[in-house]
Amino acid sequence: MKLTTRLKLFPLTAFLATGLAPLTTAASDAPNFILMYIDDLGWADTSVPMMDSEPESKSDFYQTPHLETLAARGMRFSNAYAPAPTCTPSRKSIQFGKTPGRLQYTFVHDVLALKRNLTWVDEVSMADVLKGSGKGYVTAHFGKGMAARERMSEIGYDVTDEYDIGSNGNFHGDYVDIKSRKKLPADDPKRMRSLKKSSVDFVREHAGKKPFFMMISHYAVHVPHEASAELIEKYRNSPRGKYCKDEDYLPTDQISAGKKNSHWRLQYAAMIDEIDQGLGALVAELEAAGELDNTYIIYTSDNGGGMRPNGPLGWGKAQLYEGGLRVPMVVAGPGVKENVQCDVPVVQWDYLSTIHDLAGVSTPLPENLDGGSLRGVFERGNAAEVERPGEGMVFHYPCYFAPPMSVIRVGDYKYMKHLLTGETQLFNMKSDYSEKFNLAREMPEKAAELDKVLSDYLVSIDAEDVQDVYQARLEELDYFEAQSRKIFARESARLDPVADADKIAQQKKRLDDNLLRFEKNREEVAVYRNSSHWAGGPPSKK
Ligand SMILES: [Ca+2]
Repeated sequence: MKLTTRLKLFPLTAFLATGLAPLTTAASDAPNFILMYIDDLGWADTSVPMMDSEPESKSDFYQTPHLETLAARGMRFSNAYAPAPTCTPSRKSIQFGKTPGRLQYTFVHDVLALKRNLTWVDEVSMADVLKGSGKGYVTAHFGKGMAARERMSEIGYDVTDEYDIGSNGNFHGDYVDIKSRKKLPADDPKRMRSLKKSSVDFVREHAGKKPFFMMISHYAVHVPHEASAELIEKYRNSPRGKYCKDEDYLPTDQISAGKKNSHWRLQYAAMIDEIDQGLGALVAELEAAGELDNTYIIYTSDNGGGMRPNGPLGWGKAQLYEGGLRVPMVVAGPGVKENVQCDVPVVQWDYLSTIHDLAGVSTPLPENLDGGSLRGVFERGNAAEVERPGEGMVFHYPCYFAPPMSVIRVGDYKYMKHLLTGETQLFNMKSDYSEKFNLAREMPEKAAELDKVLSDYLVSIDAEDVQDVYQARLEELDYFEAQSRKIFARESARLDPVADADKIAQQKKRLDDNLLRFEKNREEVAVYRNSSHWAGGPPSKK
């Protein structure tokens, strides 16, 4: 058995005792866990203020009443972080309790990891931790998976909705069937109705009978945006928000395809609303089963908001400024303080240790984790600290299609280092979370101190080198080119040069188009490799 083998590998020395106060609310010795993981939802994209002192930390337009109720029963986090500014590395990190840097998968389409043929199937996931507890947990995952190889059913999830080859990716949120490119029905935009049904059904089947862990990974609010016509009308008739424009209120058939795809605010609001309704349905089902008070519910996002602005935060998805990393987070459950804002910096690679702790799992934690348990924070808010094996939180991002950098947050400070130029930036997150005042020159000692912690960590995990990433990308493009030429040679050899001249010409056109694309991809690498900008596209592309 895979699981048994893996559990044998847990070293006793890696167990971190927490020594914290007992729960203030009675919980069974096997609480349930529900993790709602939204795709690309920004820090300020709900109607729950993540920071009371910052009016822009909630939306004045999107409505999430069920999340408001959850927040009233629990805790909001003003300083919650995703592991990475994009999907795949965050999705691996949250499962395994390690940074994307340590897992050696740091950005979407990590060419170096692919070149090295890495696999993560032997890592211990959140589901594995609970299944190995001997408490009879049943585990489920619905929706978008981790991408890059592993399916959720291979990393400890008993029940999944994976239905074709490979793990569920973005396309599953748009199509019934990926091969035929048949769109999902209009009443199931971004599979939100399906996800609501699967998750509610799962709770109905298991709540009160078996302890469970269920992760609902939404495809919304990732592009292309889709939402129910009815809910869009609800927002057409809602009080106008400050970021809404006149053109948002044009009749639906006059909204451009580009706007519908990524920045029609009424539609975006409707998606957030439908996710929230799914949360409400789950809470109702838990209540009916008498299990609400025995269930931890965590609501958060896999990276910063794709649709800007992100409240007062700079930039957004795919960038290492706060707009790309800071996410909304609300948690409620046994012992979690009620109606409280917590400002302690937390990050999703803390979740595995947290679940291990909250479920009272006696099997030791896996080795080499980066996270610490959030139990103390859940119970005591700002009076608590998170004890992690190392200092601070490191975000390593040696990406070939974005400014490559490494970032560390320790206490109130965030230090950023450009991996090509070595230039640095330092911000005080308490007074300047909008990252307007670079303190690197003003506070050289603080910058040097954080640089050492960051550098030592990157050495200790043998972090990916950005030059190796560029090289892997170029090798990949060479491989793609050779494959394209091989396919053309093989296909055209089967045809008659005279009778099939048209077909051969078509194939040649396809080959030429591909070669042109690969050339542009190589140019992209060259441009980024020689740029010194910090966010957005390189200056020469503007
Ligand atoms: Ca995402």
